[in-house]
Amino acid sequence: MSQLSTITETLISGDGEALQKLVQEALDAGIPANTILNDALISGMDIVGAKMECGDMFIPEVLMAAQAMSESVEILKPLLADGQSSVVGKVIIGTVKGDLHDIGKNLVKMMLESAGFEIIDLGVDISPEDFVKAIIDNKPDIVGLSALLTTTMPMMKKSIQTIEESGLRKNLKIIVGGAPVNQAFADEIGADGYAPDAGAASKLAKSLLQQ
Ligand code: B1M
Repeated sequence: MSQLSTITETLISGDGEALQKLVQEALDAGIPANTILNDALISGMDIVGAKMECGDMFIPEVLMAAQAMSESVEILKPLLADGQSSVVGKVIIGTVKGDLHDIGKNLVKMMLESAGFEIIDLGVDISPEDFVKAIIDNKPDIVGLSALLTTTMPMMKKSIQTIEESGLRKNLKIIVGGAPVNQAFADEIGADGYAPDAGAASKLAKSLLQQ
């Protein structure tokens, strides 16, 4: 079995300690951090999702895999950074109300941080009103909304509407992402941009600020 597939298997088993060891060994063997993230960890979470869907894995096991993934991402974090240090803009990010998924959001946060953005991470299950309050308090350039459930996608629309109704939409860019989200949905709800992954989110944020 290749090092990457051993990492994937270990992620699925939820053994965080073994996973961290394997990730470190893969780095030591010269496998790029990006490859480990995309081809072993994120692809592993896709398998976890498929197993969850067909009843082969249950919530506690999925949580263990999620925890193991987050710990290993911490090892990769400094290596995924692009080394930029000056602040290029301020971003508020959060997972919308009703949705507790945060691994993807945390990766987006990490990529934005490494691209030089100052990030205010509101966490998960964030109501439209809490986004509004955070915008008033922090005056960001960009607001990022994440959703992983088809049932919470409408909350993205509601969040954008509430921000608009509060008179805060001007001079603010709103970006959206998460597995069930796509460009057509982003256009439909009036977002300024959609990114399919964390790297694309960082590029999108930079390009929106240049407009
Ligand atoms: Co949940 N879950 N989950 N889950 N979970 C999914 C999303 C699901 C697809 C699994 C499945 O059935 N196949 C399914 C949703 C089905 C649907 O809506 N159609 C599902 C379900 C049903 C549920 C529950 C309802 C299960 C239940 O209780 N019966 C429940 C809901 C809880 C809630 O939120 N209210 C639930 C709970 C959980 C756990 C808590 C156990 C756990 C989350 C732990 C955590 O996040 N701390 C969990 C997990 C881990 C998953 C899967 C397996 C993995 C998600 C993940 O972390 N992926 C997931 C299946 C899957 O996605 N394959 C699943 C890895 C991550 C790096 O990818 O989050 O897509 P992702 O992020 C990417 C991009 O989407 C993008 O960039 C990221 C990095 O490249 N991106 C953005 C994300 N946000 C962005 C924002 C941006 C831009 C890009 O701009 C702002």
